[in-house]
Amino acid sequence: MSAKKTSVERDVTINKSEFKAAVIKHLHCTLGTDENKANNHAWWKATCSAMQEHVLEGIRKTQKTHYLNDTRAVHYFSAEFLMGRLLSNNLQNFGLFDVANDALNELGVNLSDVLEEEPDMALGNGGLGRLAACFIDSLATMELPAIGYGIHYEHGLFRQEIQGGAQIERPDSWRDYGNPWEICRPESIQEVSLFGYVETKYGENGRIQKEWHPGHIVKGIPWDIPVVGYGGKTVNVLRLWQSKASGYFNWDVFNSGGYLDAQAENVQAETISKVLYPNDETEAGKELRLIQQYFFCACSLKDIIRRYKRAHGDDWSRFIDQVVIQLNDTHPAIAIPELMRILVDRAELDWDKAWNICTNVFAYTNHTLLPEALERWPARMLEKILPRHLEIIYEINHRFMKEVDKKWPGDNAVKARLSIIEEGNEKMVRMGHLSVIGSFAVNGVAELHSRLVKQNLFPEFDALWPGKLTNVTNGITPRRWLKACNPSLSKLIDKKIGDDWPLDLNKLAGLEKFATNKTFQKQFMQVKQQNKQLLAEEIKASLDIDVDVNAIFDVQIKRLHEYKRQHLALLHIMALYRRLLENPDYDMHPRVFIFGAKAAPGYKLAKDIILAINKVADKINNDARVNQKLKVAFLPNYRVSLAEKMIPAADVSEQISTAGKEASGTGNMKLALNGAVTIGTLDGANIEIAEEVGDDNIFIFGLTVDEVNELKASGYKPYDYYYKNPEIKAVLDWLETDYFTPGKPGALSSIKQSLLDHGDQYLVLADYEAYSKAQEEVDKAYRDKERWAKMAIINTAKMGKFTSDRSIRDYVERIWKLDSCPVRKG
Ligand code: HBZ
Repeated sequence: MSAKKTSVERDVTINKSEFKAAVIKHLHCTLGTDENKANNHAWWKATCSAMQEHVLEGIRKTQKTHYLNDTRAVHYFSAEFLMGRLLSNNLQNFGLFDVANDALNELGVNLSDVLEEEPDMALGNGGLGRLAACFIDSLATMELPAIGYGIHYEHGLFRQEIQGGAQIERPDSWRDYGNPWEICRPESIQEVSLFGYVETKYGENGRIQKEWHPGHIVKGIPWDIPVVGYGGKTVNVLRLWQSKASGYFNWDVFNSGGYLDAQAENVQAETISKVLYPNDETEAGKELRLIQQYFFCACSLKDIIRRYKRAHGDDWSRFIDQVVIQLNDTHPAIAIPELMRILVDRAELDWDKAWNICTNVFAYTNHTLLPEALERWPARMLEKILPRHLEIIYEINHRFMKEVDKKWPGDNAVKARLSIIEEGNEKMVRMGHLSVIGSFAVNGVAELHSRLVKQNLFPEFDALWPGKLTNVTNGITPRRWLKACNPSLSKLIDKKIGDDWPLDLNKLAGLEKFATNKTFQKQFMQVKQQNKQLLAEEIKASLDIDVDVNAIFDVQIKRLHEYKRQHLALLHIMALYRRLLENPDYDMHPRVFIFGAKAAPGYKLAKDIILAINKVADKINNDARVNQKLKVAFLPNYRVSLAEKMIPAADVSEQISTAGKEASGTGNMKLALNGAVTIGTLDGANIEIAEEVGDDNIFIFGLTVDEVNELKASGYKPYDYYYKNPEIKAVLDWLETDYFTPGKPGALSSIKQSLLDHGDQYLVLADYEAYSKAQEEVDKAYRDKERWAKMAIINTAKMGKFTSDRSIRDYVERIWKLDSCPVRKG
């Protein structure tokens, strides 16, 4: 056996020649090609198929074990799962990465090139979707019975091209040439109803019966994506629903001669899972989006109930012992009235019994405080698409209002604030309120955020149900975000402290004692340098920009949003440019500012900021007066697989949101884990990162939440900063000229306008000076090689808290109450 011995007990042992034979078998028998003809894409598919044999065996054993043990399981409902690539991850988690590498090598094939063939599975926008992916990795690793439920989008998040500096959206086609991982499960197809009307009937003993006569029925086809735990023992699944026209429903139209109409209906039904909405942090209120949400919730609930009934028949009494459903934000909140409908209308349970089941099954995670991101659906839209659900929501609200009246008798103002229904020109259904009322636990995603959820978003709910609102700080999987993406650093860590840290990230603390050890510092920074070299090659290939690996690599990667303040970084870059032009000897260590960001297609200012970054980059990179010291690279099409290349190469991590706006952030954790030092505000999980690494190992700047509130309350005047600080004035005025956009003055002026005329909602100008000073501190610290190496090492050493295993442990112990269920051979 050439499978290396590690401290992680593994289930699959296969040696190099067996692996080779399996890959060749699949090249021949699955793909119908051979070693001489195969290109990298074929090698990729054959390698996936070789792995899939073990994966399927793992799924079978896991499901059998869970069934035999009749386990309680968590069902993670999320409209988004940002999985990225799976081959490298699955090889790592089965402990077969080195075996595969050697096997392919002997076949004259390079594993890294093969891995590059895999399209990202980008079924999510950003942090919320990636969090779901990290969580299901941890759940499988910790051998917990769990299933992810979501939507099988045909097109994931758009592919971003940059033309003339501007973002262009192109469709993402992740399964155009087939996806070797997904398993179709036609035996578990579900049907979902939409539209139509509700009939009220009077049953025996006077019981009012409601019957929904739907106008449309669509089919949900489940596709299972394997989720391989580290060690390869438990293999859970992510079940994604694809919509199809329900054949049964369309035959009538077809038979009556309406062949084309029948086809049109197919197209409509198939539209439901066609494309991921590319908006993060805004709600467009589109019908199709509500239908998407209901579609996957209804399919998933039916699936859960089918599985429950197989073991327990019609006895609902054990449902709450077996099932917990976590709602990833309010996108799946419609599952609450759907479960009520099933229990009351179908199972004929009385309301109170049904409500007791619901409120013991659901738990809800809030990911944002931004008002524009809080989901509200027009009552009229719900009435049209889901008429029975609207009735149920009114009934839930009616009973809830009585409870509110008991606590605050006669207080109509509090009722208006707490009601699920927002009255106004157009009646709206508040999905956040519905989620809090229908769940037994509600959590924010970092300490600060959870405090603000209690204090500002749902204060009366906290008073009504003390203890229901809580915190679970986010985390990231160290398997993908250190072990797999940064093999050089992982191996160095293995040598120093052993190789069991991927399962117990607190073990990284063992590195702290080497933080001042010269030899280790050198080794650590050498790894960083190698990773910077790799990224430099990527930048050269993608943008044709030469960057110096001795420069500071300053990285800001995240969705583009005003609150995340990429434009604060941009103003500072322009200021450095200006300082260098005014004084060629301006003393600064060479720096490369590296960005990755997608803007929502309809978010004009976000797109203007991308344009501005690219235009400023063009100018600086081609200006021989400054480009030895300053470079800017905007890498197009930021996605999980690109993050995996950027994060290991970062020296500085930019986490500069306006305090109180970034719920948590998770990129901050990934960068720090890989030895980047944060420059950041006291926002989201930055605060907890600062607590872990200590003030000497992070650059904190800017207004706190309280100061932000005070400044806004006292009347914030951005023009004051413009007139007071000549550098701010100069760079904002510069944006309006045609210096960066020759022949097109004003092409970038919307940014200046937003900061001055539109009130600078996110306090960019108020924080500018503090940011600029903090950047000078970064520069000074970096020049002291030993100091910097120590800071970088301590950042890696102190990230133990931010493993998603810890987040999952928090959920399991405090919310889900699950037991692990070890899967063993046989
Ligand atoms: O969720 C993010 C938060 O902004 C970030 O601070 C946090 O770390 C992360 C995980 O908790 N929120 C999102 O990523 N939100 C979305 O992507 C989103 C997607 C669709 C929507 C609304 C928001 O309709």
